[in-house]
Amino acid sequence: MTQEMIEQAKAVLRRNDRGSYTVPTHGLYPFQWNWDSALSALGFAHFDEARAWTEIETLLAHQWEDGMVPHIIFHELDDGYFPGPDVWSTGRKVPTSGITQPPVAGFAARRIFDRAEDKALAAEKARALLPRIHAWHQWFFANRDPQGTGLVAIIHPWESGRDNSVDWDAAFERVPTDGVLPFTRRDTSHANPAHRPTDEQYKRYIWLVQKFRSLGWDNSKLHDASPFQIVDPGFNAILIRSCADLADLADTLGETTIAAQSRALADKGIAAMESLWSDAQGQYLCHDRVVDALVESPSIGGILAAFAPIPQNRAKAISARISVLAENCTFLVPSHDPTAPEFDGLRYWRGPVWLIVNYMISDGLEHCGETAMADRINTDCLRLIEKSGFAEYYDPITAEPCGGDQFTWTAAMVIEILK
Ligand code: 9WN
Repeated sequence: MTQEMIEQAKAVLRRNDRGSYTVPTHGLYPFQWNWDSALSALGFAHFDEARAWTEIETLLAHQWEDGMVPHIIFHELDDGYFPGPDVWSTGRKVPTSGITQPPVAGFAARRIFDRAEDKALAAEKARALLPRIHAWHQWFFANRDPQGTGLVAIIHPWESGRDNSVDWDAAFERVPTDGVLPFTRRDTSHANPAHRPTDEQYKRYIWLVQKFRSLGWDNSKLHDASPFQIVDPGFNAILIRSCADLADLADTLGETTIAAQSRALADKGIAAMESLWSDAQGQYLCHDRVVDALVESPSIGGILAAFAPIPQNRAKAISARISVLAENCTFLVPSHDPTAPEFDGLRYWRGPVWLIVNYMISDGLEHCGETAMADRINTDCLRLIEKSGFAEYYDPITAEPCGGDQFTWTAAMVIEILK
């Protein structure tokens, strides 16, 4: 059974492999996505280390001069996705979007390096990637933390990777829709519209894109100009973890300056994460920077925080919080509290389970000694695959497969869990 599942997962990766990058799935997402690639590389690394390194190299090859690594790279034209390169209009030779995504590449590079059988290849590849990933991390703190708080803000929901989370609802009220040019969505012709964001949300997504485009994609202006500035604990945990992992990798490779700078960023971030903790909710919460208030939304963002090296007592509390969530669902970890009124088990990031997020939570809990919960989460991932295949996401109560199918990073996580 295990071997059969691994072979099926490999077949998904091969199917979506476009040579030097993978698409998340056929049809719905025909380009390279940032955090999809970094996490998918982990799957490749188990059977083709060179291919795994190539995935991350291709991503970093499209880094902007200011250090940002874009969230989509439009390698080949395909009008099956909206918004395409013409809407972003970032002026790049190989077109890219103009925003970023969770910086999980630092974590992935270190993990692939640590496990590598081909040590020479790993050292060569990691040495070349190190300064690029570090530049991206520095870009975050320079451009998305102008006050030097130690935590960065996202300025578009797509940056979080949790596009329609309940976390953004209140802040999204401040994003207008006037002046949005007419558009036709493509996602709803590939996937069930009931599993996707609403038209109203899409208008706001596009308003922000048009706003940033009108500012020439100049990152020194975008943060302050955005009516949407959210400090997401999950996003920051990924950044902090990647900084900490990059520090260790840099140490191993004798790159002492990068090591010291990365460690300082990680340490400052971990200390600042305390400002997002809520005793009442038993988890971390988002901070809305525009109104300077915590967002009382019990989503998975505050649980994904366990991916960072947070204090032991916080990890324990998060583990307890997941136990409470488990009382109201069949498969861990729902992306929103099933008892909250906004919960929707089918709609994208408002309830469904995502294997990549499960993987990161489980990995973080394991590090903190919360091994029973870490194992339970991994077991639930495999139960979902057995029942419903390699879907994009799943209803946490019925296991109904949602969104796209034959999904690359879902398959990569299965290989990670089983190998
Ligand atoms: C927008 C590719 C991406 C993931 C995101 C997920 C979804 C895109 C979309 O698909 O977002 O970036 O069009 O819905 O929310 O996490 O990286 O798999």
